[in-house]
Amino acid sequence: MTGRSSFLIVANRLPVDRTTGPDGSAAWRRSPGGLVTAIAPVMQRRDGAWLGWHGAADETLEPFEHDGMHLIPIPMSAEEIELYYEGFSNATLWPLYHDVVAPPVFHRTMWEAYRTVNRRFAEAAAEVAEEGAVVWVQDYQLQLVPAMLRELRPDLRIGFFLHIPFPPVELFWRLPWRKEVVEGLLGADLVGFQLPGGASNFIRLCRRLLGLAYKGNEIFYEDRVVRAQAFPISVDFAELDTLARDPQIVHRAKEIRVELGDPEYLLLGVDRLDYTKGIGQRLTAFGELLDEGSIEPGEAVFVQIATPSRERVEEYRRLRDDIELQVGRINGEHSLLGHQPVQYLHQSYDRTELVSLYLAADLMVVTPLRDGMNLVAKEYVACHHDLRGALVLSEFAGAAGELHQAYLVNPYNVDGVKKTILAAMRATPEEKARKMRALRRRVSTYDVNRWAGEFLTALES
Ligand code: ADQ
Repeated sequence: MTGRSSFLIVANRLPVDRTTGPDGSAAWRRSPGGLVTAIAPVMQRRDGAWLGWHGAADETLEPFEHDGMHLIPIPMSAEEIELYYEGFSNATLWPLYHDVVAPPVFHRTMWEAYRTVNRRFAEAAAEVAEEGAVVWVQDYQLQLVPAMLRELRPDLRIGFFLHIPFPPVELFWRLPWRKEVVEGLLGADLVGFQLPGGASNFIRLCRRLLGLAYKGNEIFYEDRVVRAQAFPISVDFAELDTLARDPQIVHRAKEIRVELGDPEYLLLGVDRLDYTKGIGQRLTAFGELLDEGSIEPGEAVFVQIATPSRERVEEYRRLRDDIELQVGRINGEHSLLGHQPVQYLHQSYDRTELVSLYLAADLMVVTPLRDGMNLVAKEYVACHHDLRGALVLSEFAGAAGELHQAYLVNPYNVDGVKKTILAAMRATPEEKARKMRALRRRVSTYDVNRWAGEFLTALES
């Protein structure tokens, strides 16, 4: 790209993945995943630029255009990927911010790399931002960027949005570099969180750690006011609703059920393979329902799609083994000839196949131990124009703050999950329709456009 931009997105990853054609030529394809799904439409409308890593180590690429977006690749070395991305981002911050459901590691070399890479992003953004531009920094990998960028370019309007939970003070306190991280975030004019609880955790932390004064959601820092506020992210309701009504997709949904042996109940889980998602907990519940005979052999199929994720991080490798063992056990004990109760697919799916699966499923089982929002729950709702289907949702997903009519569960309580799955299975069509109608009202009103619109309006006001 030549010239400067008045609107910038700064995120760990560019919203594209590289594909290689049969002749060896490289091409780019829009990547799946929460953040990209949410922001790409906004980017296209505002003709901005997106800065992010392009996914390959030790490679410097020129800016390019894709899908109506200006993309600016930020290079990263193999060592930085290990220390900044797999290390500090995903082995320190990710578990720390998710209620320590796995033990976080604290290594000084990882922290150094985190700082170095954050500085590189900040310098690149300072370089391409027009005078007075709006810069929107995304997520936990880049928490130091707001302050670094402000130092270089005090003229900019800087927003930050955290896609994952912001932990209570008592947990955050463990971080050896807690002060630097909080000061990094305070470089923004607006710090956005998924839930009001995240914003109040942050405000309390600013007071305890830095002794800052605040009033409502305004924090008084140096000579500025920093706002901390909740903006629950959502999905593109209209796009999913249209897709789910497409005759080809409706047909494919029916076909999926036939391919699965026409079970009475199709239960579905769709997640990145991550230990925060509670995949093991829901499989335990399903397995016990089969053990006890509450679900008859052949009556139900549980399809678990688990997108490969962070496979070089130790904790994720172990999780994959655990889940595969668990699936093997359940199937070993409860399969009939021609029928397997759990279908486990360790794969990424394209959007249309995913929508067909959502539409085909009687029950969507979303049981994270902690989750910033969880878009899968909202995607399922957006796909059920037929008002069929039931959403079983963890109280620990941000989405539970809005989707009150879901069948809510505490994923740590196996008996409770079992009871709720059965209740959702056996509910009358009228009850399910009533709940689904209410859920759809919420998701269609608070969609992703509203999320981005409200954040940007607050940032620019
Ligand atoms: P994630 O932890 O990735 O996102 P989630 O919100 O569920 O979790 O988003 C996952 C996205 O990936 C969904 O759009 C889903 O459709 C897609 N996806 C999942 N499995 C897939 C598969 N096998 N094939 C294709 N696509 C698949 C983080 C936070 C969340 C927060 C989002 C957005 O952890 O809490 O909701 O960011 O802010």
